Amino acid sequence: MRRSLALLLALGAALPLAAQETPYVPTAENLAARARFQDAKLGMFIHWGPAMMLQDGEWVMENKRIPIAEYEGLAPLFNPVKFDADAWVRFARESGFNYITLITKHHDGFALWDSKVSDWDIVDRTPFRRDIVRELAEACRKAGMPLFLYYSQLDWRHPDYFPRGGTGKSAGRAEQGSFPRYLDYMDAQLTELLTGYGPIAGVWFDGMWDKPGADWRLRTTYDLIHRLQPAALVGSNHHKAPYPGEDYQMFEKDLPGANAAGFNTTHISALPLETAETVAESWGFRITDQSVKSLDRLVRYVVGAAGRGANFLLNIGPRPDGSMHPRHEARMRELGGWLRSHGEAIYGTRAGPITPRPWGVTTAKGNRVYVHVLDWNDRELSLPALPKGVRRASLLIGGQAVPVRSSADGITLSLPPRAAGEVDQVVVLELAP
Ligand code: FHN
Repeated sequence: MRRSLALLLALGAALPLAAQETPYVPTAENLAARARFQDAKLGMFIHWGPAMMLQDGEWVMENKRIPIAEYEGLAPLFNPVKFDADAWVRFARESGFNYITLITKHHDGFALWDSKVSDWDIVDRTPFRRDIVRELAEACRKAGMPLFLYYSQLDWRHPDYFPRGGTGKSAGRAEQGSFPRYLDYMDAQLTELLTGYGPIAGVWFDGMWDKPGADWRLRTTYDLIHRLQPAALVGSNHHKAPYPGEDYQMFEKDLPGANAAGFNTTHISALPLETAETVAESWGFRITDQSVKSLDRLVRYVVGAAGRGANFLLNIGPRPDGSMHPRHEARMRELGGWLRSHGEAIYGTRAGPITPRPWGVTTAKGNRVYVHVLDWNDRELSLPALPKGVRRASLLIGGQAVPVRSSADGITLSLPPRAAGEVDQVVVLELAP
């Protein structure tokens, strides 16, 4: 028995780390960071880079089949003189967001920091020559705003991103390359980001879906991140159930459990959750995208996410000069206004004791349950029994008492008439200690 254990250990030591399938045990710092992340609830996602010069979204290189040689011509024109990291952070804070997730490298491979393992970056290729990641990290540090870094594993420009996946086939690259070498490059870039820019709240991976069958050496990369910054959370938008080494699960354009977008998994893990959506239609700025989501829709998204225990990551795509489109900025600020009055029922909460229902959701914090009534026209709302008795029920806005009747099946609230235009009528239930 003892001999076979020794043999197993010796074998394990000989295997590369990624192949050992060691269980992932998050550190205490990591677990504390997960709780802070869940408390934060609202994040601002920022898609930006030289692709915005064409004002046609972040996929323009692929969608317009622009070869690398031509696409590289964008960088010398990228001079975002209105970029102001402090102003971005202030805007996020004033709009109710408690963390920022910045694109550091999207699928076009361009680095928004001064990468030493590539010159395809903001400092080496643009007249701007300023390290965007550094300036934003510094502004976030000053403001106490956690910063997550988006990193695209998919790369339309790197020669070693080979064999190709589903995209990036019209970039004009030679049909050869070494994927392990590409992964080394990726790990080197991540090392730069996690060692040169102060505390990073987490890494938001995207693009693995381009080559779902490839060996992405995930554990090697995830272990590297956890070693460099144990509190940094790792998440990946691979649209699958989380892999070992990930600290949170993310969804895109869908609430957890739904799959209207057509690519989300309906599996919901026990990890902290986040769902991302755009304030306009596109992630990166697109001049023909004149849409902006209504406040009603955004509020429902925030509330629906919180009621499922998930954070809401709302994207804005700044314009090529670094300024926000006024229509997008105004809507984000309106959401901030709603959060100033309703934030108590969102920030710091977890999913409430009643699972999502056709009328709405519940969130909970301490001995309070927040009943978010979104779609209910009757005065009487019956709820299943709660874990403890209700001591007091009142409206979050205005504090008016809400009569409660108990029965064998649960409780019934007599809702006061809704205020005109009120999207989310919140009843606060104080439970017995
Ligand atoms: O292809 C990207 C897309 O450009 C954007 O970054 C979104 C954000 O969730 N993720 C990918 C699509 O799944």
